Amino acid sequence: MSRTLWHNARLATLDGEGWGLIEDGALLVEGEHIAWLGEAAQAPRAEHQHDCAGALITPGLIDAHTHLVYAGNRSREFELRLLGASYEQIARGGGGIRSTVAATRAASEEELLALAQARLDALIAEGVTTVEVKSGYGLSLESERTCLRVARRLQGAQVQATCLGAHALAPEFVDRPDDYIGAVCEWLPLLQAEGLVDAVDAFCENIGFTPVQTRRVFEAAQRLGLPVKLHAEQLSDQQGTQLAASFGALSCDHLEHLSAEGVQAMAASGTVAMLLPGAYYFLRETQLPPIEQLRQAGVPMAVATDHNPGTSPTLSPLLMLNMACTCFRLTPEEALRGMTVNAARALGLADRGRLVAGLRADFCLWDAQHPSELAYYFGRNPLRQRVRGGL
Ligand code: DI6
Ligand code: FE
Repeated sequence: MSRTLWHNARLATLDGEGWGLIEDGALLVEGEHIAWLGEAAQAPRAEHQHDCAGALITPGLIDAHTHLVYAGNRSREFELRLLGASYEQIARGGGGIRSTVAATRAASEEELLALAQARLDALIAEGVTTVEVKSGYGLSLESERTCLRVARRLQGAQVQATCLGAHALAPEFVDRPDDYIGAVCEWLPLLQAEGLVDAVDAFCENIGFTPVQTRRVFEAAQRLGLPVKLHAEQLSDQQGTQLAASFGALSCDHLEHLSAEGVQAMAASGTVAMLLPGAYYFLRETQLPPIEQLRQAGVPMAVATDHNPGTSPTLSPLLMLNMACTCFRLTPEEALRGMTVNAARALGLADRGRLVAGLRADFCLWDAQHPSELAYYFGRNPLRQRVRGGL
């Protein structure tokens, strides 16, 4: 197996407490994995050398919550919101998610793939090596299958596919949400049998699904051995977090209206708090997630783009690091952990997220002196090179 020594670099390993900085560092890659890392003076011999010219090396970024597969956009809805309509009002009026569902159903698989690939390419250009991609704009078996297949066909990053059939009520099921949930529960084994599903998500909200309906989706996932996660307490406190925690959820996401009980439930179940500053910002939300309580309770916090056409049309993970700090007051270290170590945990992937011997060689070379600069700048992309699986 070929061995390459990446030297003349500063490493931010994010292993253990703090940044895990190694000043004059080097990293040995063997095949797809990190074989060794440490001070350059101690580096083992390798047949290939790569001079990093003083770059900062961090783990590759992991965007653990995105809705990349859809057609159309909602710029008109953005305008309506600025003129005074609320996100909920637009959703109840048949706009919102439902309008993206109509555009997505009208698009071909190849069109959806081209759109999603272009979005993923933008994430990759800022250092993303692993991404989670949700369905949820199809809302029929055929269309959800197409969206998940598109997720599987994306190139350039490892993709974890999540079935979010319970995102909104499909137009065929108006006034019959329980029947729709029954349908979603029947789709799951079919989609899983086709190898299209890594996890199951739902939107538990007064404009989404109730905790009772969400539970049915989780029970269906559990029967299939699929991990669950939840869009929880984004617009109101539905206590979806406690429900998700009782199913050992990988993550609960958004959490602006999370209660103290919800925080404790997450701490007990080891569920990751997925913070989505893009949606907070774009909805001009003022209710902050209870960051200090999460921190005190030791709940791991992750940060993601939540890229979607309605509430977070951003394609900049670096901007999300900055907003996690400015909007949510995470420290730059917490923000970067949120898109590396804790994002890996939120996806149940133990083989990445830090620079440690034995883990995957997914890392980024940045034009930066110190890792805090990744959260400090906004609108600047200091990525020099991205390495995925050693290449
Ligand atoms: N919460 C969100 O912020 C996105 N989905 C969800 O459940 C928004 C999706 C959209 O408006 O298209
Ligand atoms: Fe989302």
